[in-house]
Amino acid sequence: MAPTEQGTPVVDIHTHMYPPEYISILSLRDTIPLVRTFPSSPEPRLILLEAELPALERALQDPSAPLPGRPLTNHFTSLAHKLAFMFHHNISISVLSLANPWLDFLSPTEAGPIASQINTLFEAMCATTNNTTTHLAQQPPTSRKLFFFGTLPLTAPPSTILSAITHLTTLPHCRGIILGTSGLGSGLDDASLLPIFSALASAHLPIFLHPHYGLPPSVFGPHSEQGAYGHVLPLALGFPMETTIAIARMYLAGVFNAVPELRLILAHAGGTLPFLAGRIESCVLHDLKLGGGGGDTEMGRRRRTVWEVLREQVYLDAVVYSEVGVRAAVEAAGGADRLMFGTDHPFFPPVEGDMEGEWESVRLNVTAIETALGKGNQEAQMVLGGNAVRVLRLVEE
Ligand code: 5CU
Ligand code: ZN
Repeated sequence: MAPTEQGTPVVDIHTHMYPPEYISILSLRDTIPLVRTFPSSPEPRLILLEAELPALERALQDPSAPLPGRPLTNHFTSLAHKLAFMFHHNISISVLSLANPWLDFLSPTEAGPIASQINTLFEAMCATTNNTTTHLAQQPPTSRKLFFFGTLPLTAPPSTILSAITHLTTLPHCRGIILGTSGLGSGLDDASLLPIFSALASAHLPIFLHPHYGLPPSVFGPHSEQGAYGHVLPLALGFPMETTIAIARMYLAGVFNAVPELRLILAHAGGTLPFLAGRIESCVLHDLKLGGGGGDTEMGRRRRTVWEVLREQVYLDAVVYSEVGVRAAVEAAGGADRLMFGTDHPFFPPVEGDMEGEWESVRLNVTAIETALGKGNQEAQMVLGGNAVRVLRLVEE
């Protein structure tokens, strides 16, 4: 890809890492998320999702069974590999985030100190990189910039979570937080989260909302549970539906009215939100209890439409892998100025071939943006990088 032709940097806002310190925690665990070694695999395996449990059990009993989860390549843990990946894909700036399931599984007493440790590690990776010229084997020296989305200790008491937000405001390269959909344990429509959302809004830290839990594996049927369909259904359908449900619940609970300065960036172009926003809006309108059409409940009187919320408080990433998906996301978001390129690195690596070359998953997303908006056009450039620089203030302060 050559989107920097016109001078706009390419920015990857959806790109994960697991620092080695986090992997050490997973390696000591015997329930998911965990890291396991298997005699038949050169690399340890990273087992994250509930849908991967049947395969884990089969592999523990039968050494010839297919391996569960995904290989823990050094792309997950190594800053050098992240920078090399950026170089190979012409990405000038990355906004790193810890990958799922973040700190959701830690005890209330562990979560605060580990959040502080992880956020400090991310800050150090950004600071070191931004002060250095990167030298890659057989490549000209280059300059790559990093920022990050922090992680909150959601299982800790509220005061610890609020302290973690304060800590993030002292880290110069933090530009928001990555958040799963479980919140404090009962979802993002939980009123107990409002002080946390308010603190994030006051600190100008947007939420990058990202799925992990998907849908109950049983909805995908026995063939899927027996491994016949690989990871396809949980990742292709479970993840996007989870995000869609989370944002719809926030909307129905009035979170966007309660915290009007709150800003969200939705992973995977909002899941299915661009397609379902109209249906959600229609169902609200037709639901007496919610006072659709300005009825006599608080929600009905003050309700902004789903479309208004989408266009005022929500941004979408462009990790959608198709031209039609990009078009829908731009339409739903109200313009190309609310969509931001991402890769989901190091997930979705090349199935066969060169991990250090071009990744097909990245090419699909770049091509989708360029085909939908016109290669080299201003709108494509905004999505590939300009919007992220503006929205996330991606300049050194
Ligand atoms: O492949 C996967 O499981 C994942 C995942 O867990 N998280 C993510 O962001 N993308 C893909
Ligand atoms: Zn991701």
